[in-house]
Amino acid sequence: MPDLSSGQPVLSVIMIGNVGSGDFWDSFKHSGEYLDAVSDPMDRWAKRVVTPIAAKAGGEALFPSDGPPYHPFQKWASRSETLFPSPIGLFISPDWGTWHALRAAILLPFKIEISTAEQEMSNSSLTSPCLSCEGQPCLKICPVDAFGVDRDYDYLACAYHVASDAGTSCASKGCLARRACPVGQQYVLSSEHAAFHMFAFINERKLMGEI
Ligand code: B12
Ligand code: SF4
Ligand code: SF4
Repeated sequence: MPDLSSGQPVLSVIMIGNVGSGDFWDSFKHSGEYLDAVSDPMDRWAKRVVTPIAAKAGGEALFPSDGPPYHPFQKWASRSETLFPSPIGLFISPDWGTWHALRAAILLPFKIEISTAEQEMSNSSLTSPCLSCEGQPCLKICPVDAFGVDRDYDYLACAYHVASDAGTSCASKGCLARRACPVGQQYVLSSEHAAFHMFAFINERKLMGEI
């Protein structure tokens, strides 16, 4: 965890994110950032909304898109919620599956006493749903075999597929592998929300000249 820009050490971190689409997507859709058609609308929206909240609390905000190098948001989040790494790189909750996204972290120079995921886990001895998942469908459904247990996620094979005519299902409803997971099915992103992220993913690959 980096120090605050004043040099003060960080003693508490509040992780901010959303689970599924719901109210989060509705609020975002009505924001100026979504409607102004300029790039990175969700990142700009999160910065505008969270930065003043962090300052008012006497801290500073960091964002998952800051980088590279990127801050390890997934690891930070797994210390505040019961989350485990999954075979497809995303972190998974026993309650809502992989359907969370992280929007910001508020770093504070003072200590807040809250129960941590580690305490909750030792209380309830929760284990990763992936350990008891029959057949691990997330690893079998990707049309271009982008995931494997012993190799990195092949994001370029994924991007080529999603950008092609054959990739319409992934592009319009979201990653098939993520959707194949039986955990947290009630939190699957709405098609509109999923398509927004997939468009951003493909558009960035095109802008970077990767595909
Ligand atoms: C770089 C990045 C990517 C790169 C990954 C490049 C790679 N080599 O694998 C790309 C652009 C491909 C990517 C894509 C996606 N990503 Co991404 N990505 C990040 C980002 C900005 C940084 C990751 C990082 O370097 N961390 C720092 C290092 C130290 O930590 P690490 O644990 O070693 O990080 C590795 C993994 O995070 C992995 N990774 C990142 N994203 C993904 C997605 C998948 C499917 C896999 C297998 C691996 C993977 O790549 C990192 C480097 O090896 C994080 C935000 C953050 N700051 O963490 C989001 C993040 C990890 N991504 C996220 C998501 C949701 C996605 C997408 C599913 C978004 C979408 N389109 O819906 C897509 C996947 C495309 C698909 N098939 O659906 C979420 C994960 C939430 C969760 N439940 O765990 C994060 C936390 C962003 C957020 N705002 O919440 N991503
Ligand atoms: S399908 Fe099974 S192995 Fe894959 S992420 Fe979901 S619970 Fe884990
Ligand atoms: S979006 Fe489609 S092509 Fe990409 S990893 Fe998921 S299932 Fe595979």
